[in-house]
Amino acid sequence: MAAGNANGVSSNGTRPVGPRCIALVGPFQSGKTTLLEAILARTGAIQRQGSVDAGSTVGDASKEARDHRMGVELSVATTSFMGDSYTFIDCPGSVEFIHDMRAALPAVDAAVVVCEADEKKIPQLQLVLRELEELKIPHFLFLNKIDKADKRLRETLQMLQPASRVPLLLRQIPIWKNGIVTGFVDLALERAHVYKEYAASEVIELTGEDLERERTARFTMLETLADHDDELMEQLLEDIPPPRDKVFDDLSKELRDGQVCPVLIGAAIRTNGVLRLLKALRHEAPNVEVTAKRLGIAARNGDTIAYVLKTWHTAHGGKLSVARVLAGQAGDGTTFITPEREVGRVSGVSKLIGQQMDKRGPAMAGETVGFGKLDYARTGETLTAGKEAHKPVAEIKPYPPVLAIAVSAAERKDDVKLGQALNKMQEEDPSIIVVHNPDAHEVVLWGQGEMHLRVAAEKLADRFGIAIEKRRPSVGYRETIRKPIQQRGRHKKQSGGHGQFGDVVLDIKPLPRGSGFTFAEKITGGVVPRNYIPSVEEGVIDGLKEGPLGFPVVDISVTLVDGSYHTVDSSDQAFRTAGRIGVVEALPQCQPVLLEPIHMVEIVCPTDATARMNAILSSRRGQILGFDTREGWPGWDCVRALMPESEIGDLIIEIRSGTAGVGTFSFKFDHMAELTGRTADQIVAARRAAE
Ligand SMILES: Nc1nc2c(ncn2[C@@H]2O[C@H](COP(=O)(O)OP(=O)(O)OP(=O)(O)O)[C@@H](O)[C@H]2O)c(=O)[nH]1
Ligand SMILES: [Mg+2]
Repeated sequence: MAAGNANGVSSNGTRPVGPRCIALVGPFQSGKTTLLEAILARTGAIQRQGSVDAGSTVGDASKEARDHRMGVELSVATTSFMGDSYTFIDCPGSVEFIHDMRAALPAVDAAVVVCEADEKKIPQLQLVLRELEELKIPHFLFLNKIDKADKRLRETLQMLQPASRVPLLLRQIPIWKNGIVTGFVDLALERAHVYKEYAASEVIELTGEDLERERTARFTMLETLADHDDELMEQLLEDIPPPRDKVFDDLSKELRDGQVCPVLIGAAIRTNGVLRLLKALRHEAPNVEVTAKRLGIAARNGDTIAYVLKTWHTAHGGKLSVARVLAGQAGDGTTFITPEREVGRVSGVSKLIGQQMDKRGPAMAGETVGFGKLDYARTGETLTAGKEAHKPVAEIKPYPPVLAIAVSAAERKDDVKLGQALNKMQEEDPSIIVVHNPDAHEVVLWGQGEMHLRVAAEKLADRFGIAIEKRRPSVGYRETIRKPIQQRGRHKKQSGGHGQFGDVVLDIKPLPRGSGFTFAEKITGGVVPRNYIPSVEEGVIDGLKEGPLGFPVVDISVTLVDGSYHTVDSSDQAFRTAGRIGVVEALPQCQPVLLEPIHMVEIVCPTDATARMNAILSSRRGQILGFDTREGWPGWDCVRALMPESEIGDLIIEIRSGTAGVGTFSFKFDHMAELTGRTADQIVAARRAAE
């Protein structure tokens, strides 16, 4: 660790020092994992730069990520560059796996948003930038795949700008030769570089037209910086060239304060532009002291504070909590607490390079490491080693789930193992939600989309060795009655010695929607002895578990009004059976009707997709209630509708395909509604067929 003074800046006072933690984020497939690979190769952490296509990268190394050639969870890799340690968090780009990124972000010093000059990915870029803006994380934009660039950078920037709330500040411009970008000019350093494949670029002299372009672009950059610096503004107005140090100071300050988003260019796959990016991080990314301040950390002297940004259950080493130490230090034997509980004693500290774990000594403030055996620590928690637990520095809740599958172990013997595996999987990925549905005897996995659930099922098989069966989760249909009736229920058996006798008369009536079930009795003269009445109620409940249509019966009142008993043969069991018989015989005569759950659905989408969303809702029996602009999201709408649960099942798939992947929805149970006609008949027939 380089020595710094009390403010955590280098001895000449110009740049922050100490270990950094940097997130690589950005839209799907923009090249984050490739960039991490290039960084690791460039800094000597790995011998050879692997590639995503060859399945040889440090990031995205799990079986599932390799199989699908995409990030399905974050990867962590620590390297060192010019004497400082850097931990990079390579986040998946798919919106279905966004929770890993969201949970990791609070503890990073800065983020590099890897993006491409692709119009289709702008909505996703906006989502990512929004998260960073909300959390006030300083961020650079790395415009990747510059080797494929076919339009002028100024146009690309104009296209990308609406995704960002703050000005995109062009720090570099490309040098073109025969329609290909062959190098770049750094506008702050005023130096031109020609790319060399997999090697440091070469500095060249700028002349002619290139020099002109550099001057104009640099002036634009300085003008943007001057918006927040009056002195610089005066220098520009008076044509005084600002000192280079001042420009760099402004760049870091405005980055840190979230006033600009500097843009660098490159091609990760060829290691182009990577060294400049690293240098920008070294000089401008804040360090842990600034980050701790942003998070409102008030560590008492000697206390250690750490934030858990990921949890894994490793095959051999048990539970691993990847954490950033934000204050103090922690090593083997450090006991951590949260405001709720003691989470365990650290057993083993590791430096992580993807899936490789190297044992190391205690971790200092700023370092990001794996802590072993913190059995009760969870992702997103703030840990304290000290007398009193620090308050959580962030609380990141997963987005509401949007798609579900029911799972069961293919073999009965795996039932217990499945339960344990699901617990571990939820710890690794809190955006998987496991719901037990006792009505349908189902275990339902809720997640963020098709791929998310598919990967979850693959993990159960690959990592936990459990073969599972998947089904569509059942819809919460119910049934009720429309007509009252009075019905006798009689149970009489004379087999050999002791007989069985129970006899009841039940008054059965429909109740208003949402009332559930009520039971009452109006027995006079002891025609049904008091002690048997609770058994009658139990029998009635048995009879309502599955009505004539095949579903639980609700919104019904049953009153015991009459009956008879036998001094020897009557029993609790006999009256329970009589109660059930009464209900079962009554219901088919009461005009049973199917009830389906209706939910309040709220779709959020970019405004240009609103009309499409309305069409989707209508085609799925949705009753549209209206739409509004989405609060705090210019350019977005929020559409509300009432919609049957059965139509919500795969709604997300249509919403995503109509919104370039960024639209989403949430839903909440609203009411049960009668369903008749063909649809109802089909549901009842399907239910019968399933039995
Ligand atoms: N032409 C070109 N292709 C690149 C460059 N960087 C990455 N790619 C390709 O883009 C594709 C996606 O690269 P990844 O590194 O997996 O992208 P990612 O952002 O990590 O993807 P997710 O984690 O799934 O979001 C791969 O086929 C890469 O080879 C680049 O600089 N130029
Ligand atoms: Mg990736």
